[in-house]
Amino acid sequence: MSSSSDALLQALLALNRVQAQELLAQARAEYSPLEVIEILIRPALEELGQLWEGGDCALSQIYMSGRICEELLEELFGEALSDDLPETDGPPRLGIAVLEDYHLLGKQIVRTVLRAAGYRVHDYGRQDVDTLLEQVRADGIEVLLISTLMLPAALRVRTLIERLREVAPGVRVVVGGAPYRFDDQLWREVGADAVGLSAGDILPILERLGVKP
Ligand code: B12
Repeated sequence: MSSSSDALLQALLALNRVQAQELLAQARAEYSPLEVIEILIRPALEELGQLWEGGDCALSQIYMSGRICEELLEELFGEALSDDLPETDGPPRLGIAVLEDYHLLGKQIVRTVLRAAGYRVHDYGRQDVDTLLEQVRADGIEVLLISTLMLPAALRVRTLIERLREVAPGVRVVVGGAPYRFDDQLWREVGADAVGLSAGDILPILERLGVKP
């Protein structure tokens, strides 16, 4: 863990939003928004998860840290993160969702990267398998991006993909989120077409799949 992400971790544990904001501003002088996430925000949150697992911090600290980081993301990306951006029609049809999970930050970042690169993307928010299948089929989605942070949700992707192959065989699925980073074969095991270990990975993946903005 770098000293800057450790400083952010300390600010988050102390629920010191002002200090967290200052650290972010310092990092922005040197790095791009995506680099700030990878160097500062994600490592600090992952370490926080370790502390929680070891019984060394309270769930309220994780909860508040998540809220503070959501606000920091808004500062990093501004209105690109907004849910209110108009979506225009026309290919390519990308969909993004969090499956049966309340960890939304990763999805928000991936969606922002896509929009900044000029892709149109339907954001389905948090969904269960049945509802997501229904919507993907109805909207004619061609590439579905799934974000999960809980291992059970990451495993449920297998069910989603099996059923998707039956009702909409042409849809390609890209997965991402912590469980896929911990186990580098998990994406193959659930039957996905590709995995992204960080938000920035999505652009080369789409290029490989031949999907242009
Ligand atoms: C913040 C947090 C929360 C917040 C979430 C706030 C929010 N708005 O998202 C709150 C407080 C709600 C929460 C709740 C819980 N949490 Co929590 N949480 C975390 C924590 C600390 C950080 C997660 C995070 O936001 N990371 C930062 C984001 C930016 O990273 P990311 O999601 O990985 O995304 C990046 C990449 O993976 C990638 N990416 C992500 N998705 C995708 C998709 C595609 C297509 C691509 C290309 C890339 C990509 O891009 C992103 C940027 O690079 C993690 C610790 C950890 N190790 O991750 C635990 C963690 C995920 N939580 C955990 C648990 C257990 C819970 C709870 C069950 C706790 C409880 N007992 O109540 C609940 C249940 C929630 C549920 N049912 O979904 C466990 C999961 C264990 C497991 N393996 O299943 C973890 C790992 C903590 C731990 N070590 O135990 N949590």
